[in-house]
Amino acid sequence: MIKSVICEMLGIKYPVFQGGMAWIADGKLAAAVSEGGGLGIIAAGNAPGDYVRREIRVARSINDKPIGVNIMLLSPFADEVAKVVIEEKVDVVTTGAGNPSKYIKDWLATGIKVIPVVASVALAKLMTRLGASALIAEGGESGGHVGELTTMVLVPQICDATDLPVIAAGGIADGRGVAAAFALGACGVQMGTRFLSAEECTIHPVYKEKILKATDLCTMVTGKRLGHPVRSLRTPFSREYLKAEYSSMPDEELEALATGALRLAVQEGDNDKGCFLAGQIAAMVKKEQPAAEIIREVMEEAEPILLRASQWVK
Ligand code: TUI
Repeated sequence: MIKSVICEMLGIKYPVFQGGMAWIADGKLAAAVSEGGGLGIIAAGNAPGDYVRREIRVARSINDKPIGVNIMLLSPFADEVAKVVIEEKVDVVTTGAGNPSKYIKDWLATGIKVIPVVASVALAKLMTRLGASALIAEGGESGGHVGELTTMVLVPQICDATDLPVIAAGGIADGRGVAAAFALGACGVQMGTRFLSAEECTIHPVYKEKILKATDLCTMVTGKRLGHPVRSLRTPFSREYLKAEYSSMPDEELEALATGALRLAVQEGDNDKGCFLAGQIAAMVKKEQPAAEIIREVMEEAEPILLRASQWVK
């Protein structure tokens, strides 16, 4: 069985995190992942503190294993959520889409493990200096907000830049991905897109169907013009949005076009106006299954690959 320092640090069975997907990763999904031996993470996304508090309590009512909260730093409610995670004594905080420096001291002082997502060596070094517990190195293959570098390029550079445990994310959905991440120096993985197919993931059936039918070239990145690139499924909406980015449409109008699009995808499966966030690995997500089974399957697949790899060393 694959065990690593991150399992010991967090008290989890498998070194597998579930990505904090906005509007998607609620208390129910996080609890199922934690119950299955991984780290379930509730996404704060753009939601207010009260929503996050409620979902933490939902997760705790189903499961007593460690859980995390992901704070999306572009959210207008980030400060509020930063306090809620302290009040509710969550085990782990992950952050995304920004620099969490101003919160770290308070979180660590309450005993929360702090694991920021980093997309560059500079941020990894800063987070290490400020006492982060571990880092998530997320490559641009991932869904949602993306950095510039790919997982293959980012993970080894982050591993070289820090002594902290590194969790690889972006483009990982099976045992081969886990084995590759470990080969690059990571001691754990975070998967988002793979958990979209979890039975406990309550996205609209249209969203799930789109993931299960996805093919290799089915995602694209929009939002570069406004400085917040986002990877999602290629749909009539995302194509239109990309066209608008290259037009003379004013920034405010462009921003308005995207407002609410993620909620429309997740809750209504709206093909015309919804933004279906997904990573490049969506094509390899084949069936709906319980979250616990996903974790077990992925880790059992990784083990023989890692053992076999050493046979090439003479
Ligand atoms: O955050 C994510 N994925 C997300 S957030 C999201 S919701 C959203 N809403 C509006 C605009 C954009 C997104 C959907 N998906 N992943 C973690 C992640 N963080 N990926 C990349 C980064 C990142 C990028 C640059 C983290 C830090 C960073 O630099 C910060 C700095 O100041 O140096």
